[in-house]
Amino acid sequence: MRHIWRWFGPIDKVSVRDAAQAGAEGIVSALHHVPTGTAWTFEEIRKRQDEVRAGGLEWELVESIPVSESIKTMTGDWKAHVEAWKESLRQLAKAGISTVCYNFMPVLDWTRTDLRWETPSGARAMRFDLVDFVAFDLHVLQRWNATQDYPQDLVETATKRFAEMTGDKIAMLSRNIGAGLPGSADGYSIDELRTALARYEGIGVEKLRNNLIDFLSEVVPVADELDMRLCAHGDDPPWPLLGLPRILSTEQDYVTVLDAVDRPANGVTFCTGSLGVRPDNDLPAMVRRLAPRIHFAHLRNVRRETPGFPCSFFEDQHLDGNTDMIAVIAALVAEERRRKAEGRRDDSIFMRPDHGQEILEDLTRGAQPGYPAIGRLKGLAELRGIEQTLTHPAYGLA
Ligand code: DNO
Repeated sequence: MRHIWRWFGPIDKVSVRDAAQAGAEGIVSALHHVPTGTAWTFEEIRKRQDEVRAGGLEWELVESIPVSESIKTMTGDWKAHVEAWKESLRQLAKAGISTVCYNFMPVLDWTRTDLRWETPSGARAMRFDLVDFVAFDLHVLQRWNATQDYPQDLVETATKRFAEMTGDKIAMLSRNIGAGLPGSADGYSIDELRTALARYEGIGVEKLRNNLIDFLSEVVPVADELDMRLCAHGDDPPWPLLGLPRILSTEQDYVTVLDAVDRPANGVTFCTGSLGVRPDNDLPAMVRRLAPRIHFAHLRNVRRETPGFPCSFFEDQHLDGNTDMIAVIAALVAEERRRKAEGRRDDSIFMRPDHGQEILEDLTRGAQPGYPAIGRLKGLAELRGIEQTLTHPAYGLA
């Protein structure tokens, strides 16, 4: 695999040089300062390339060009935004970057309730507490008819929890959920969040899926022409949130969208940490079946704390948690071999150690939540060890 590392640009407290020392071979980044819906210019892309090069690596993959709410709802300026998206692809191609990750989650990108939850060792992990989340939905956001989305006992538990919450806790929850996590395109105050949700009235799963397919019918041919690859990140967590539809939570979801625009440029960001929260997603089997279209892998592990889904979970160490990481990597390595035999140029699949717990000096560095230096270094080291073992000529997979 090609081991790359997410870098948020000059504001990132973990430098490109740190990434190189951690063993990363390249960088995945985005122009987070460019407003959603606006085309990326060649100059801005070059500037970021130079910033990455100054640290000794290359910018190899984009995560993400944000997809605007107008595109997702097909309202307002959506046509202009699609044109801007295509233009960004053209400028990236000119700069030699050919793989682009994106997501189609309405309103909220990834969502957690705790950004620095203390584990027994004193490490800090990201966590999603279902009861806190429901308490936020019912009592902070006060979403119309929200109680209908949850079983009665959960409503009661969440109501009790809310009654015991301090003002600080409520403010923190609102920030974590509404204001967005690193890499999210937009953040919202509570009022803005209500307005953003209102845009989705009348948009259910089918409509949103059709909007994604229409979007892909526009951008995939452009990517094809430019010899680029697009890869859709799954829903995190993989179920509907705040009454919003989610359409990339399961294998079938992906298959529907991949088949609808059946081109290699229409691909997958296989995020084990997102998809792995659902007990009904068999990740190694999903990798095997979606393999030819996987252009990027996010490798991280989660541990479910409650049965079924939706559920509470936290981000465990890369080799712990509910996902069989060795089986996932074995499936990715098998796909690389298949590609090599087929003569595909992309026979090395991009992967990044996704997230990491904050450990040791991470605890005082104050990097982006989920993106510490040492926690990710540890993850990468473990993942590389597995890959090297599995590909060893004498001891690896036959
Ligand atoms: C979280 C990330 C996501 C991801 C986007 C892709 O850590 O995996 O924010 O970058 O969903 O568009």
